[in-house]
Amino acid sequence: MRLLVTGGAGFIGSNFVHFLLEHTDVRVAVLDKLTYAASREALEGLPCDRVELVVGDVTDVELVDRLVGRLTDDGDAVVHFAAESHNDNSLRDPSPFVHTNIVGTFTLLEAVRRHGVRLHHVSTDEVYGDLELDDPERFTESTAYAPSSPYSASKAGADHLVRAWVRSFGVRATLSNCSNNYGPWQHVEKFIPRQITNLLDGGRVRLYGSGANVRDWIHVDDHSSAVWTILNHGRVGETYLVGADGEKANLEVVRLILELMDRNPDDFDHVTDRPGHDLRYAIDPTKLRTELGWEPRFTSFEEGLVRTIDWYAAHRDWWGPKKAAVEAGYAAKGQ
Ligand code: NAD
Ligand code: TDX
Repeated sequence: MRLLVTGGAGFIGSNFVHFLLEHTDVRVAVLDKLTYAASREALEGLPCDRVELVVGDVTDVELVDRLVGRLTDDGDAVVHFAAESHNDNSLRDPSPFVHTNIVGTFTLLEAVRRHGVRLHHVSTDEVYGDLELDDPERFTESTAYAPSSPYSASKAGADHLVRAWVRSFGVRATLSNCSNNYGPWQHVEKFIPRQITNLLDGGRVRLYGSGANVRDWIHVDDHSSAVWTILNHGRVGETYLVGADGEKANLEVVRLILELMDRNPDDFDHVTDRPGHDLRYAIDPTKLRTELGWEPRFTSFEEGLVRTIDWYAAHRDWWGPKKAAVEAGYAAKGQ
């Protein structure tokens, strides 16, 4: 089996490539533009008879057609991670979000349609908007779309295109909408790595607003196993929600990080809130668990977080050079 993995040099995509090398015998071509969010380092040292890196843009019609055209319509597939992924950046400049997330997905859809190749489209729970803190319901596959930010709206647009291409053109695609991931190789702009690396750098933890906002955390390896399960056993045209019952208020997460790094859990700063900040995300993963038998392996958030802290402590060479520019951008917004 051969896979074309778009965005395979990013946080989740690169962890997925490592997952494939460890647990399967598939051969992988990564298509990645190597934006600021990518890590060539995350793919270094992998066997070249199994992994090929193609540096290019998912909106490049000819390149995408050529790469998809190398795959067969019998067993091979495209797994589509490539995206602009950070909400705060989408508030500053939505343009690359619309281009990569919507036009990129359109470009891939046209290529898989021409060549009859199977596609798995990776999306986010943010397409459903947010929930009240005390809402007893969680997101399910039938929750109405109500995205809040330019990022989530662009992902919602991409999801709609995939569903339309399935229905109108018979494209063989599945979709997954996952909750917040954490783990190795996540860019220091994101919440958990930002706080860990602030502390490793002698800086302070920065919490947006009151910190009451809830995110539903899943370890990136569990997201990888879910995508692999859906790719192999999912029903074409179906959407699967991916989550690991990991709801935590941001305030709880920063206190836990401080504690695990031997600091005073009250020693953090409240900073300017994100405009339009979604209050709560929560995934009901029943369909994925009961229909496809998927189970997360990281059932303890604390254990996953300890491993993540250790990983960042050991990989300062990778994140160190990115840190100053990211923090300067946040400081300019009072964050
Ligand atoms: P990331 O920002 O770490 O990585 C994105 C990758 O896509 C980078 O390697 C980047 O170079 C590449 N890319 C960007 N624009 C490109 C283009 N035009 N052409 C080719 N490559 C391009 O993102 P991530 O956190 O790994 O997210 C991966 C996917 O998973 C995204 O589709 C995101 O919406 C989705 N997702 C993320 C989370 C999360 O918690 N991070 C949760 C659910 C879903
Ligand atoms: O310094 C910070 N302080 C803070 O309190 C940062 C960077 C974030 N936050 C808050 C905002 C959110 O409530 O932490 C929460 C998580 O923030 P992000 O890491 O920016 O993630 P989020 O906006 O929830 O989106 C993430 O999950 C869904 C990914 O970035 C998306 O790509 C994915 O679709």
